[in-house]
Amino acid sequence: MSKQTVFSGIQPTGDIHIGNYLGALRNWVALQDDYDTIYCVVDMHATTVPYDPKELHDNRVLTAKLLMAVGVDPSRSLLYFQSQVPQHAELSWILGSMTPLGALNRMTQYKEKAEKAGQMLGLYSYPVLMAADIMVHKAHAVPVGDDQTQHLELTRDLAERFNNRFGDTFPIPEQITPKRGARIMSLQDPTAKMSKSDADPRGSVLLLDSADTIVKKFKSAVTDSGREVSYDQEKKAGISNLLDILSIYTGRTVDALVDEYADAGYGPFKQAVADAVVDGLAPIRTAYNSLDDEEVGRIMSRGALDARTRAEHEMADVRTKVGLGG
Ligand code: ATP
Ligand code: LTN
Repeated sequence: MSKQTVFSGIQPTGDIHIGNYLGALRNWVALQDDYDTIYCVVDMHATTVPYDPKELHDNRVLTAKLLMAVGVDPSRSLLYFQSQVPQHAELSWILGSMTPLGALNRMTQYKEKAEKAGQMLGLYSYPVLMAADIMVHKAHAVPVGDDQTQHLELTRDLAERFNNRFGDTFPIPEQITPKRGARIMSLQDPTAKMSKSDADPRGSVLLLDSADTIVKKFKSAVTDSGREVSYDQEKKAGISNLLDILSIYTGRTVDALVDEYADAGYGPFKQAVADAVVDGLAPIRTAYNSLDDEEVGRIMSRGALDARTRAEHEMADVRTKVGLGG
């Protein structure tokens, strides 16, 4: 039986942080063993908020390199820049005619981002382009963090609408989120998710942060005024976030960690979290430093060529079905 297809995307909006890694990218890597995996640097999505063209251009290569450094392997996964495969935008247009405004009005990410970026059509229709990304490859599953749940629901709804109207075409894609780490919180505000676009750099631990910086960031992490290390996402959101991070990086259960650190004091506990993260990130930094920008560029161009061939095959079918065939 042929393998099922996995698709996911990440915006080249800046340095990748451990939230991106723990919520999504480590699944991208793990799924390469059993699925036909397609991963995309979604550069057109990054133009939906104010940006600097030179910065975007540089961030695309940075993001591609970081993806390879964490273990996305171009010999096993298709990896490319979204803008180099115009079929994404083409399908987005077709899906736009099937998207009720009510569905877009409910999107919390739009509401949050529009407050800063202004109410722009591109930002508003962002989830439709995301649905097109997934559907243009007829993907079955999408590894993402839990902030993408609403967008995935819209994608499933659009796939169903299309199938009902034009005949069975698209799989209804499943969301894949990790049991722990689906929503890593900011170190400075444990009620908000860690985010690339956070104005306070101390809120996020970046994959390429030095050991020193990582220790400083964890030491200054906002916790609560108590003394006991215990897991309670409401009353002890900061400590619970750190326990989640430590649990993933050490492979130990939260219960075992609480047993060990309950009375250790926040200082030594934070140091233990920082040490585990420093160890976990070291191989990523080494892999990143061994990558050559030009070689990465060539890999991305080859990826786009293959992705265009695949997407064009699917779009030929879609065009015929919707009455736009040749
Ligand atoms: P931005 O702030 O520019 O929106 P972001 O940090 O939210 O960026 P994205 O490029 O939008 O990052 O997301 C890439 C992947 O990382 C997505 O699958 C998203 O769900 C996941 N992700 C983002 N933030 C977190 C987080 N704090 N915890 C877990 N997963 C996350
Ligand atoms: N909206 C996502 C990025 C994204 C994506 C996708 C994820 C764009 N297209 C397709 C999965 C599949 C985000 O903001 N994290």
